[in-house]
Amino acid sequence: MSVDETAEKIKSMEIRGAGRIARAAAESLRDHALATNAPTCPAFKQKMEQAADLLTATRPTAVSLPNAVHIVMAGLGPAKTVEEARFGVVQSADHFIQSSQQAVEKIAQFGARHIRDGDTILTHCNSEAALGCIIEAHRTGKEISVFATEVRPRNQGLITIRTLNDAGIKTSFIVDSAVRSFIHDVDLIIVGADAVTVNGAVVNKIGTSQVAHTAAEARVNMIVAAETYKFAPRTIMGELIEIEERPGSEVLSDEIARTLPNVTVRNPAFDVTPAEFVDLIVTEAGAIPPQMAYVIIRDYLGWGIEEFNPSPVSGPGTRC
Ligand code: RI2
Repeated sequence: MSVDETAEKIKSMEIRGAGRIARAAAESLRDHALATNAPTCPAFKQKMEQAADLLTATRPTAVSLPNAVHIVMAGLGPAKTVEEARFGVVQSADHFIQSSQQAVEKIAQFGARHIRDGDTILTHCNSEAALGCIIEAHRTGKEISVFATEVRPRNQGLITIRTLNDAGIKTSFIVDSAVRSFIHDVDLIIVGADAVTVNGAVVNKIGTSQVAHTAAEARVNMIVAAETYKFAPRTIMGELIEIEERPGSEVLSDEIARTLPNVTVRNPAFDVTPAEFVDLIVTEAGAIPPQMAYVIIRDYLGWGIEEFNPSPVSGPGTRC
């Protein structure tokens, strides 16, 4: 798939989910490197950077996207020829895709250990990392059931209930506003993440913070399943996560909106759950309290800090 096509599919959410977006971007950069010809190494690098910028600009919140692009582009390394640079990108993209898939599998194993036999779990939106934990618990013989929310306005809950149904897991499908009505039937909340900031706040699908508040009030634990590449390095330097606001037409048809000139539809796609509402973040490197987010950023994504003082001759992706 071309970079333009991938970018369009990410924007329109045909490709969605923070992990899938990251792998799609890596795949697209790899294909672009294989298809791109340039007379010189700097010219090749420039074409790759244009593609990287286009992909990164598609959705602003899921930090897995710029992280994946950064990791893949680091494959350009100190290459002296176009062939070397191409090989570097292909290698780092393949490595990222493979390790992302392995991360989701590991998270499933670690997360499943937090689910007890007989538990009822509530999940919000459609997260492959969160669902992986639930399905793994079921696979290992635990008798569990799930509450899955609808997830207005894009209805990602429909994807979730299909997956749970196919896995043979008993599931109750509820509207987003019914979470509080059922919270006392729930033993554990498991959700995914689009970004985790240095102070352990979790950015995830709109409504997650309401679920978290409700869970805290009812003393129900909440765990977040998130690969290390969903942690946001630049938040160390004070950069804020941008919350994507999508078109109002996703919530209210243009036809109806036209009849309501005094009404503006607001449609933020994500919200922020503070660290104190999250009991654990399960990563492929193990489960951590959210307050340890800094350690993940430092140990797995340490390059974020350098980027604020980029050196012209060093640092990933800066040489060719
Ligand atoms: P995985 C999704 O965003 C949801 O917010 C979900 O919780 C998160 O990405 C993580 O998903 P969207 O693309 O990477 O639906 O765990 O806006 O699949």
